[in-house]
Amino acid sequence: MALLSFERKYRVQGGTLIGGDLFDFWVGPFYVGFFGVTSAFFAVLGTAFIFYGAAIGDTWNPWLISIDPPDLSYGLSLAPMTEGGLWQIITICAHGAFISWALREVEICRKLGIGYHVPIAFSFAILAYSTLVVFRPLLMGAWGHGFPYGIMSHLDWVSNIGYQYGNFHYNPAHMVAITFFFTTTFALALHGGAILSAVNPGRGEKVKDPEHENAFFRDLMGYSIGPLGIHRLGLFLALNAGLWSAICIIISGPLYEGSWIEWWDGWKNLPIWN
Ligand code: UQ1
Repeated sequence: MALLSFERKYRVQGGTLIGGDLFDFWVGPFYVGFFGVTSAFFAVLGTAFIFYGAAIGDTWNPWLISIDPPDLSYGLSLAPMTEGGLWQIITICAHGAFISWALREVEICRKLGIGYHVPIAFSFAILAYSTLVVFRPLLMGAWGHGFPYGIMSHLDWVSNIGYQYGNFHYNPAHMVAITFFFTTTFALALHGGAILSAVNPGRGEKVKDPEHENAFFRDLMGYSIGPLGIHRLGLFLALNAGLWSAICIIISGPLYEGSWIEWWDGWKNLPIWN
């Protein structure tokens, strides 16, 4: 179907989750919807608070600007604006914007009659962020356990928290997460390469079909997962990368406070050895 007639067929009213046809329109190429309005609202507000925080801070060096969470002594209460309150408001705005964006994706899926795979995938990324700044701080009893919003400051936080638990690379869930990240890039490199090799041949060459892709992997390693299967595998690998990232940080503190290096010594204490 030509693009223009496709758009005439699918760029129609309906499928909204909220607001009926109130915001059910497009601005140029962009679908708006109720959640487009709330996305923009929270993004603009949150960004304005970040600039305000930078303005009352002591540097305009973009690497060093940092919006810090409240001191641990504030526990789970609201902190004054200059003492972490800004961080709390910005965290609320970030959630408002991210969740709105996911729901806007859902509305677009409903209009098109396609599955919710993309918003579900995006929700895993939101989950990983929420785990760091909401769920883990809640379980540990203080917003001060969230990470600071700054380029260098968040790197310092990652380093400090990592070594607070011995060495984070010894965290088994962290190992699983890294393995999924690496496997995701490996699969995408294979897949991107496979598709380009078949569908984007040199000038004058014929475009090849999925059977060429299957045959390549069967010749190479006796097995092809198939053109649909590779996308299921890709989604599975990528979602697991985000999921295990969330798991590896949520267990550090709320479930286990010691060193991840020593955690492996539990192996020696298994009752099977005596
Ligand atoms: C594959 O088997 C396949 O099916 C034809 C693809 O689709 C084009 C791919 O992109 C890749 C990478 C594979 C190979 C992957 C596995 C897990 C055997």
